[in-house]
Amino acid sequence: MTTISRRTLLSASAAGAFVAAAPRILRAADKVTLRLSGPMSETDQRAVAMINVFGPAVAGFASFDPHWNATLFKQGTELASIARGNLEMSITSPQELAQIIPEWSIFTAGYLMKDAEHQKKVFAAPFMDAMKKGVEDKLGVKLLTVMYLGRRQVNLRMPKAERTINTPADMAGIKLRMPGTDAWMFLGKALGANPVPVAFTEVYTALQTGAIDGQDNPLPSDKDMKFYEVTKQIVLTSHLVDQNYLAFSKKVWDKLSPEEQATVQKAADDAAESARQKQLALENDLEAFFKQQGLDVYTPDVAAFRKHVQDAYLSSDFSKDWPKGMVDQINAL
Ligand code: KDO
Repeated sequence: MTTISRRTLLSASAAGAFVAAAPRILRAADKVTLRLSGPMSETDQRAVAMINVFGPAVAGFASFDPHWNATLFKQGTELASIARGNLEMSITSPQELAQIIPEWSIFTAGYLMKDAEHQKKVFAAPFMDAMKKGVEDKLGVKLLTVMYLGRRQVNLRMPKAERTINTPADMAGIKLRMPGTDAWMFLGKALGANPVPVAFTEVYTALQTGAIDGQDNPLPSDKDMKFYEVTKQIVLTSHLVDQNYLAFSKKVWDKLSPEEQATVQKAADDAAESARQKQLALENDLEAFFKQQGLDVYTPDVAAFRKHVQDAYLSSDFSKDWPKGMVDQINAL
């Protein structure tokens, strides 16, 4: 045991005290600064709603400061940044939450959630209270509202004539890009493919160079990121009705007045609803658009995909983390 001089001990404890001090809440001209970091572009409907609905609604006491295309923090590092006090907001996902709190992987299971309305009912259900509290207690993040990302579809570089996808067996050997978390990689495997982790902002280039054979995202994302320029077919598996959550620093939330908190909550719900309606409209219109762009857009044997994916999840280690009976509660809504 080396003896530690009094001086060293004092400086170490001073340093410790400095690190432990909660980082100052950023306030520019007595307004709290709300930095949001996301991997989506500024023309993605969720971004548009945050800029046009959320920002103006909280402008009386907060300055909304969004950073798109993962320019402030890399995709998947936002929650940790909020926990550390380096970021105030993000648009997170069950997959990212599941990396830290395993029970959230229930919402990464393919073919569980039914549609946008189901997402709203589930998020508001009493059985979600304990899960939301877990995120607040463990991460210092408050999940304000659920955002509709859309039904995820398989999108491939090769034309249908070269590789027609009807069942998961037809996906064998396909290098399918998935976001780089365990739950996403598992979903790629459950679809029958070889999952390859690539960040959202790198997917276009990976498709263009042939580093991957395809990716899976909802139609609005395929349009917004111009993936249709470097792919030839969209297989309407609808394997995950995907959802995000508007994440908000609990430390900042606790410093707001009750009126400010109510304004933030309403602004979040209004922005989410605005984006949801735009995404749903886009999903209806984009099949025709992609066909006009020369892509094959067709429906596979969805029942075969559903069975293969659900069997994979139910026999997986993931399902051991799911709160008892929650699948039935979700299905009952
Ligand atoms: C993606 O990286 O494919 C994904 O769709 C995963 C989602 O969970 C979400 O992170 C989304 O990217 C971003 O919000 C960008 O749309």
